[in-house]
Order: sequence, then structure tokens, then C-alpha cells
Amino acid sequence: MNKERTFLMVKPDGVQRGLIGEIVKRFEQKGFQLVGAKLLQLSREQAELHYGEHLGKDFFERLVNFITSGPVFAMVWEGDEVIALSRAMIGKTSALDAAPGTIRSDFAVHTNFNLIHGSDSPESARREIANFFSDQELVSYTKVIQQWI
Ligand code: RTP
Ligand code: MG
Repeated sequence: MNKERTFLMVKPDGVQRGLIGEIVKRFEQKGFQLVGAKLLQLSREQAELHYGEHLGKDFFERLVNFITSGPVFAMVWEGDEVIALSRAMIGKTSALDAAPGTIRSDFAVHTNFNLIHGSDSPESARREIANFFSDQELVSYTKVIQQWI
């Protein structure tokens, strides 16, 4: 067992297209546990901090403009190997490369509008969760069906 937490965020295109429910459903059905969630409008500062690793790249400005263009749905999910498994469920960055059955393959067409962000490592997850959620906003609880997952 490697119980982890990860930060997932439905991007403005996913919120606008009414895909929050579909996306949440996939992680619930997988057996992961939601420990925090909120709808929010990112400030430019929050967006630049979140995507700081891409500062200086040619797509950085476009990415910050996009992620601040409307509300996002920020979430923290918990589960065994949730960081790698949620990235697998999300699919590759470009919908052209994303495997069928992944969120990006099933619902996205363009790399710029790829619906959802997921932390790419335990370090990123820790940093991103702390950027978006206070300890009080994260709820630990036991699911009685967990033994079957
Ligand atoms: P994310 O961080 O949003 O979960 O996406 P990711 O890990 O799959 O991809 P990443 O390399 O972290 O890039 C962040 C977002 O920037 C846009 N992007 N555009 N060459 C390009 O034009 C390009 N490369 C990346 C994508 O929207 C990507 O999700
Ligand atoms: Mg990334």
C-alpha cells in the first residue's frame, strides 16, 4: 500500500462544458476518496505559482491566460498510488497522444484545452495541495467499503 494525496483541477474548459460531474464520477468509481473540493477563480499570481515550472516557455502566457479565463474546480483525492493512477486516467497532455478511455482522449481535442490538471509527482502534489487548500479544508474520514478496493 502506498496511500497518497494528489491535487486535481478541472480547468475552465471542463467547467464551462459541464464536465465536473463526469470527471468526479471517474475518480469516485475508481475507488479514490475525495478529501477536499472547491470552485474558484484563479488570480494571475496563483496561476503563475501553480505553473511556475513552465515559466519562460513559449506557451506560458497562453497557459496562464487560459487557466485564469474562468472558474476551475480544485480537488484533493486520496488513495493507493493515486498520483500515478490519476495521471494515467487523465491521459497524455495532447489528446492526439492520450490513450482511448482516458479523460483527455474521451473529451478533449486540443492540447490547450485539455480539461484537467493532475500533480505529476509526490513533491508537486504536496506543493500544489498547500497552494490551494488549508488543513481545515481537507477532511480525513474512513470509508467502510475501502476493504473491497
Ligand atoms: P497539467 O500540468 O495541466 O496537468 O498538464 P501536463 O502535466 O499534462 O502537461 P505540462 O507539461 O505540465 O503542461 C502544462 C499545460 O501546458 C499546456 N502545454 N502547451 N507545447 C505546448 O504548446 C504546450 N505544452 C504544454 C498544456 O495545456 C498542458 O496541460
Ligand atoms: Mg503538468
